[in-house]
Amino acid sequence: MDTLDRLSHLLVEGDDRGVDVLARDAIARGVPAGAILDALLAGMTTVGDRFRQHDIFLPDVLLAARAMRAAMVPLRPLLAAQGVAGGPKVVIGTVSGDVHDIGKNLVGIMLQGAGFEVVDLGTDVPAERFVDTAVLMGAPVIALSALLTTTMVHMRGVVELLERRGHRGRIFTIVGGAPVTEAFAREIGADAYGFDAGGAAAAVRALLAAP
Ligand code: B1M
Repeated sequence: MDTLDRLSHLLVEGDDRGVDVLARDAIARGVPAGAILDALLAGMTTVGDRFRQHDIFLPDVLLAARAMRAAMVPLRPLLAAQGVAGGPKVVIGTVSGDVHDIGKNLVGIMLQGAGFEVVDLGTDVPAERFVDTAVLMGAPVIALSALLTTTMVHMRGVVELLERRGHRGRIFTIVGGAPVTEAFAREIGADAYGFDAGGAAAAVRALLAAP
């Protein structure tokens, strides 16, 4: 098994110390951060599949998530390395009722890498907090993540609140997360959709570049 396969395997096993040591070792040996991230994401996909098939249970998923977070500590600065501080601000968070944050954190890293200043509100964020923060900090973009079909509906609330307060057209929204589709983004009136973290960064760049 090569290093990247072992990394995937340790993540699936929820071995946070093992993942931490191996990720740091791979970085020291010059393995590209993107390749390390891909291996971790492959592991996370396996975890999701096995959870769906009742092959593993919630505590196993929590351990894998903890291992993912451990690996992100040394990886984050490398992934964001091309970032230039002081770009336009993006307020990001996971919507109300939803505690999934691994994908949202990746989107944040990619946005930083693309030169945006990221204001991360964390998880389970109510619509008012997104809008109040964007207004207060002069952020032209709010980025919303949701991983549950039961919480993605709260994205609509943010778009509607921007509309009610007269900020639509000045503060843009981008939405994404596993259950979110481009059609859903259009349906709720979001300004952009990101399939994955890289796509989200490209979409935000395009949003702000549009005349
Ligand atoms: Co949860 N969970 N979970 N979970 N969990 C899912 C999402 C699920 C699909 C698992 C399954 O059944 N197979 C399922 C949702 C079903 C549904 O709604 N259709 C599910 C469920 C049911 C639940 C609970 C309800 C379980 C329970 O309690 N019975 C519960 C809900 C808690 C809550 O939020 N209120 C729950 C809890 C948890 C944990 C806490 C244990 C943990 C989260 C830990 C954490 O995030 N800190 C967890 C995890 C880890 C998962 C899975 C296994 C992995 C999610 C993940 O991190 N993927 C997940 C199954 C799966 O997705 N395979 C599952 C890796 C991550 C990099 O991908 O987040 O999709 P993802 O992000 C991608 C893209 O989606 C996109 O870019 C990212 C990377 O490229 N993206 C964006 C994300 N946000 C974006 C925003 C954008 C653009 C792109 O623009 C702004």
